Formats: sequence, C-alpha cells, structure tokens
Amino acid sequence: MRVKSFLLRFVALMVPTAAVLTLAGARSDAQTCSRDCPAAARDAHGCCPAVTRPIPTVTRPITTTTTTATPAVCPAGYVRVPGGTFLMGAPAGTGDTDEHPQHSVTVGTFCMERLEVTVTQYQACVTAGMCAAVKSDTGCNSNKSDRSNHPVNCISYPMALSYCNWQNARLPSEPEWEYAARGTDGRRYAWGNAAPNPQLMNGCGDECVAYAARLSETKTALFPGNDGFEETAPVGSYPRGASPFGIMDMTGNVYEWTASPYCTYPAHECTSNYRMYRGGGWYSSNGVTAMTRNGNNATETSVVVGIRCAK
Ligand SMILES: [Ca+2]
Ligand SMILES: [Ca+2]
Repeated sequence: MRVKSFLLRFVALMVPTAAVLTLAGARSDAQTCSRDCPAAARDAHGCCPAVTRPIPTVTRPITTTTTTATPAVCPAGYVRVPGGTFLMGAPAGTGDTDEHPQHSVTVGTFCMERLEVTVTQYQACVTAGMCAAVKSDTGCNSNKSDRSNHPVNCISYPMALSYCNWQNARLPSEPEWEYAARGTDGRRYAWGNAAPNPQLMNGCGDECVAYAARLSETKTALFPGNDGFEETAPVGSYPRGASPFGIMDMTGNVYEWTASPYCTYPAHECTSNYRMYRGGGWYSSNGVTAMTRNGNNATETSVVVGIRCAK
C-alpha cells in the first residue's frame, strides 16, 4: 500500500505538468526548461532563455574562446562577415611591439553587430535580471538621461559576456574583430588609409583637448578640428568611417571587448586574466589603427570601453 500510495502521488504530480506542456504547444525540450531566472526573463512557456548564466567575476585564467554555429542568415542588427584570410597585425617597422609579427589568419563566416551596444539595449538586459547594473559613476552613460542611444560604457568583460549571452550571441575573437574592421586589403583604419579626421570617427579632437583641460588634464589632439562630441557620440554617427563590411564605429567612440586573452603573436590562445578590447575611443589621442591592441584585467571597467556582440 505504501508503494501504491507513493505512485499515486507521483502520477498526480506529473499529470498537471504534462498537461501544461501539451497545452503550451510543441516544446520538445521540456526536460531542459529552466525556471532559474526572474519571471520577466521567461518565455511564453515559463522557461528561461537557453543561455542564461551571468558570469559575475573571472577568478581564474580563461584559455578558450566560446564559439557557436554561425546562423545561415544574420539576425536584425547584425552584418554578415564572409570568412576570409588576412594579414593580422602591423607590417614590420610600424605599430607597437605587440602587433608583431604580422601573420596570416583565416576567419570563418560570422555575424557581427553593425552598431555598438547602446545604453537602452544594455538596460533591457539589466531589467530582465540577466546583466549586472552599470556602476553609478558620473562618467557612465547609463547614469545620464540623454545618452540612451549612446554606447553603453563602464562595462567589464564578464558584463559584456552576460549581455551577449542574453542575446544568444558571444563576443568576437580578436582575429574576428580585426578582420571585421580591416577586411583583406591591409588598410590601417576601418575606413581605409586616410589619417583620422572629425568626419570619420569620434576621437580626441579639439573638443576633447578643451574638455580635458577643464579636468586639468593635458591631451594632444588625434586630429585637427571638432568631431562634435566631447565624450561618446550616438552610435552610428560617422557613416563615412564604416568598415569594409559596413560596420560602424569600429574606429573610435568606445573600445569593444573581444573574447581573446592577451597573447603574444602569432599565438591567439594562452593563459591570461587579461582580455583584449579594440578600436580606440572618444578619449584616444593615438593608437586607433585597426591593428592596435589594448587589454585589461577582465574585471576592470572604463568609461571608454563598451560592447559589440558576434554570433
Ligand atoms: Ca570627440
Ligand atoms: Ca568602437
């Protein structure tokens, strides 16, 4: 009797669950349905998104790059970057030491966001409970009411990972980033080989030098003239500076985290707590070529560093 009673209780528990799944439609992976997320993040079935784990802190070296199968068609907001082979890094005698040796890299086809991730987009992830809130520093765009269409900044590598995971995407590898910025023709900047100017990017122009002076800092202008923005610009403000694939702001505005550790070329996999971010930012007076490498401890945040996802 004890066994039968147990079975009856077991069946009673299971039937309502099965009925709900049947009524809810053809969800074949019900056994993987997780409810370990806030109600606001759940889908029509009450299940959490497939990739939901926020990664709050990097406490050990990460030596692998996350990759996923490339969609046949890139989703809205993404540009398809056809795979190819290019020379990564700077030619001998130019650039910084860590850009050498220049070496051939083959990149598979992938999708990359056309624009940097905005404050509004990141806030949606925070609201869904899947991303950590940006800290309250005054230099962070999330704390400014007029910056909703500006790139989100003050982002650590784990925060960037969480956002892209929430989008069912990932961060680009460093080779993918440089390839998306330069294509295969060996150009120095996303737009080509012309020197930076205020029509091509948001960098540290005359407006930035004056801004720095008000903060009692001394800056050298990246170019003569005013690009219109002392800090960040709304994403996509410089269409003439687009990359060969039509991706915007790859040079300037905010640096963008990549998935890659800081390795000595030609290696791209190594043990490092550092992660690379690329492209230069609104406070850059130099170092904005598509080959320039910057990195930081994965847990650090900066007012000049944001996010662009790939998949
Ligand atoms: Ca500027
Ligand atoms: Ca950028």
